[in-house]
Parts: sequence; C-alpha cells; structure tokens
Amino acid sequence: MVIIAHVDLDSFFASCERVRDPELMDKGIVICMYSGRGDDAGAVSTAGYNARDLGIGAAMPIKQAKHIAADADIDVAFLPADKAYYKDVSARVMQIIAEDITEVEVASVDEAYVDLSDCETFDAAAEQVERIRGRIREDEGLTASAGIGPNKLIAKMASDENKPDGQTVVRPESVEQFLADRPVDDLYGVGAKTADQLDDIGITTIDELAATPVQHLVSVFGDTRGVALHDKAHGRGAETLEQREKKQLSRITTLPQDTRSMSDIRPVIRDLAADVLRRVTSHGVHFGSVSAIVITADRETRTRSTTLPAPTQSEETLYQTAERLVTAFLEEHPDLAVRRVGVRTGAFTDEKQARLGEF
Ligand code: TTP
Ligand code: MG
Repeated sequence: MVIIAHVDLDSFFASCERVRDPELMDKGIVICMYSGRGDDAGAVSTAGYNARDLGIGAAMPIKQAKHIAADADIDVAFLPADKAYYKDVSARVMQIIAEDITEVEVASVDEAYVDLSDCETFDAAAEQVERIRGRIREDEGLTASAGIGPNKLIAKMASDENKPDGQTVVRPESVEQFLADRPVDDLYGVGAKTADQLDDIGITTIDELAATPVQHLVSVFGDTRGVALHDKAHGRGAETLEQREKKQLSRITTLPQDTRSMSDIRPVIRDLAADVLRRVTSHGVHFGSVSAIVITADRETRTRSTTLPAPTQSEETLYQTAERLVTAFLEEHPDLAVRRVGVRTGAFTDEKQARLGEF
C-alpha cells in the first residue's frame, strides 16, 4: 500500500521572524517583498495567522495591507523578506524531515513529500508524521501541518485541511468523500482559468467534474489536460516521489543534552557512521568526502568537510574522519557546546569506478 505525506510549514516566513524575535509573538506579522519603486511599492509575501484574520494575505499590495493594519486592534509589524535566513531554516527543517526517512521530495522552501509506505498502516504513518512535526517544533520552534493520503495529490490537499499546526489523514476509502463538495479549483493544479472554463460547461464542484465523461473533458481541454482533470477529480495522483540523484547521504541526531565531551559524542558518531554506511552500501557507491555537521547550543549549523585520498566504503574511515572533524571543531570553538551532531558522506563514485581507481 502506498502512503504519502505532505508536510508544509505554517506561515513560514512570518514564523521564522517570530523565532528570531519572540517580541513579535503577539503581533500581526506581514512579510513584504518591496519592489524598490518607491516607499510602499510591492506585495505581501506572507502574513502570520493573526494578520490573516484581518484579511491580509499573500500577493496583496503592501499599501493595502498597511491600510487594513491601521484600523486593526492588534499591532501589526511589517518586515522585509530575509530570504537567506529563511533558506537556512528551510535546510535545517528538511534535514529533520529526512532524518529517519529515506524517500523525501523537497517541493519548495517550506514543503516536502515523504513516502511512508514502509509504515504499512495509515495509523503508523500518522504517528511518524506527529513525531516529525514534534521535532520541527522542538528544534526550530516552527509549526507544520501535514496531510497523509494514498498519493501526492491527496496528501497535498489534506495538509491544507487543518492549518495551522494540524494533520489530516485521508484513507483510500475516504478519498471520494474528501473531494466531493469542494470547488474544482481546490484540486491542486487547477487554477482560476481552468475553473472558469469548467464553469462555462456547467461544472463547479469536484464531484461534478468526476461525473463528467472523460471524452467530454478531452473535447474541451485536449487529451493531456482532459485526462489529467478526470484523474484528479477521481483523487488519482502520483504515487512515487521525484528524487534528485543522491549527492549526499547523511544522518543527524539530537544529543541527550548539550555537551562538549567527546566521550559523550563518540558513541553517537559511531552509530551515525554505521547507519550512513548501511545506506552508502545499499546504494552501491563509495564515498570520497566526509562531513561532520555540528549544530551548537545556539542552534547555528556548522559543517566541517574533508576529501579522502581515495573513495571507500570503510565504516572505520567514516567514523574516524567524522570524529577527527568534530574534535577539531571543538578545539577551534572552546566556548561552544554541541546540541546535535551529524555525519555526511558525498563525492560518490560507483563500485566499478572505485575499483578502477585502485590501480
Ligand atoms: P506557503 O506555504 O504557500 O504559505 P505559508 O507557509 O506562508 O502559509 P501556510 O500556513 O498557508 O502554508 O508559502 C511558503 C512561503 O513562500 C511563504 O511563507 C512566503 C513565500 N510566498 C511568497 O513569497 N509569495 C506567495 O505568493 C506565496 C504563496 C508564498
Ligand atoms: Mg506553508
């Protein structure tokens, strides 16, 4: 059975700003993309949920949002988008998601699909997703919402169902009911233009679309779009994730407590190295580089990397190299304690290439 989850962070850019400045917690937050064409020219990138309650939302002109905020009974902060910062946070969140899961498709800066078919039941998958969301909250102070379904389409739509900080399971037998009364443009990938065209032929809801013979849709929209609309309306979507070729394999874990003691950290690196090596060998590759990832108590991520003399599959080499990198890091930073530690391999060559390299 295929089980796919879609995880999407809540009001992502705005929430990142709240993490950085807790004084924003009770204020409305509006993140702005200034166009540079004069004072308030530009559009809203996203708004925190309390600002959304006022009617402010993505793509609204900043001027209009300020107008609304002026009459509001909460304080609203307008902040410029700091994309470099959001990208850093995003990378760490994606690491958390990928920690125990082999198949992850990062779909945008704040959303990822994960294949949870190995969980075997929707209940077990839901628990796994709860754990992932818990770790994101604990480590980054961000809430995420999630949808769990039999394919990407349903998972994506389900993740919007209980936002913010909620998750929704749609089992295969409930897909039809989940879709039925919604407007057609609730279907992911059906925009306003298609919705208008459907409206012209008397179709406004997903169940009406599902009941329309596919030939009719093909005659209006052509083969590809007609069939795609028919499939979507029946809740059919992709069951496999699009994964870029693995360029790196890594594992990170949180230590029981912040520490600078290598006698605490060594056994953890041992376990991580063993785990990463299992994945390296299952991919049939040799690694040519090793990195140690250290997330310090101040939640900064720092990475130390080294290139090996030759690609290898040696667990001992992986362990010792990572151990050496972390030791060197601690010596360089006598004031920093380690909160999370990770081991990463990269610069892969396949076995045949590696054997040639031995001569
Ligand atoms: P979304 O996930 O669409 O929105 P969101 O995370 O802010 O809110 P939600 O809780 O509904 O998921 O987009 C992720 C980020 O991408 C968002 O925080 C800001 C950015 N973005 C824009 O800059 N412009 C836009 O029009 C949209 C939709 C998003
Ligand atoms: Mg989001």
